Amino acid sequence: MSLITRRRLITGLGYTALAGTAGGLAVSPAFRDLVLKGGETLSYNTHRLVGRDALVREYSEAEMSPDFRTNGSTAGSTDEWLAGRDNGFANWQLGVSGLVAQPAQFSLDALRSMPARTQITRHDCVEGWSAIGKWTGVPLSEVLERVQPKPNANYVVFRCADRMGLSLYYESIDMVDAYHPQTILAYGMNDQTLPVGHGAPIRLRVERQLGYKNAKYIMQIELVESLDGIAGGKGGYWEDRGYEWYAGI
Ligand SMILES: Nc1nc2c(c(=O)[nH]1)N[C@H]1C(S)=C(S)[C@@H](COP(=O)(O)O)O[C@H]1N2
Ligand SMILES: [Mo]
Repeated sequence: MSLITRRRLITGLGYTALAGTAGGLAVSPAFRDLVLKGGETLSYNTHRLVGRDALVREYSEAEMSPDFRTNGSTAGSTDEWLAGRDNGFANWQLGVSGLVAQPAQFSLDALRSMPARTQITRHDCVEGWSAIGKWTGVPLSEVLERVQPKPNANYVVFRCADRMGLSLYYESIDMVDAYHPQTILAYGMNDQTLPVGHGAPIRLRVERQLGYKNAKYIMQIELVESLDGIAGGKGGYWEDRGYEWYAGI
């Protein structure tokens, strides 16, 4: 199914779901934030309607794109990231902080030794190109289990190592997408170590969302109650510049 057709289908279903919530179903705070925000609510709602864990289509090896272009930043720019790149990210650490019972740091080896998942999925960029690639990484749920999010943690924020102008790239997802089985911190792409251009040492794969949600060059993960007060307050670099926060496809 083409992206357009899928979006139409999702939009159609979304109205039904929205009508359902008017009847007074219990909804999460993240959902309430979104209800008044227009079109993106429809895909958000549909994803919740079809199930918290509904999987996107996975493809066969034969369907993988021979070329998977890079987009946006093609390297990190902070001193910490540059130092990491120069020694194969041997001393690189992913920090997980914020509303968690056990803040922690994970080396790349620690992430690689956790349960892994490989998935062949289609990446859809809002600019109108798509590519099918194979991603290997640790499910974000595995990392979250080790840090134990507090009950008031509503969002997972990903802080990246690349500067766009004066701002560092960042992204955020809610807890439903954070625990989704296809949400992984990828350290491998197409059976290779994740290349620098695609976000080394780790990048997010959040498969029900548009390309820009798939943060590359992740350095820090922070669990928060609200997105207010983080950079422009809209939950991501592109969101702060007018793009949708949920960006479901
Ligand atoms: N840190 C960071 N993550 C990012 C971006 C970026 O510029 N910086 N660009 C986003 C966009 S718009 C897309 S389409 C994808 C591109 O991923 P790729 O370079 O692996 O194709 O990364 C997303 N994640
Ligand atoms: Mo994109």
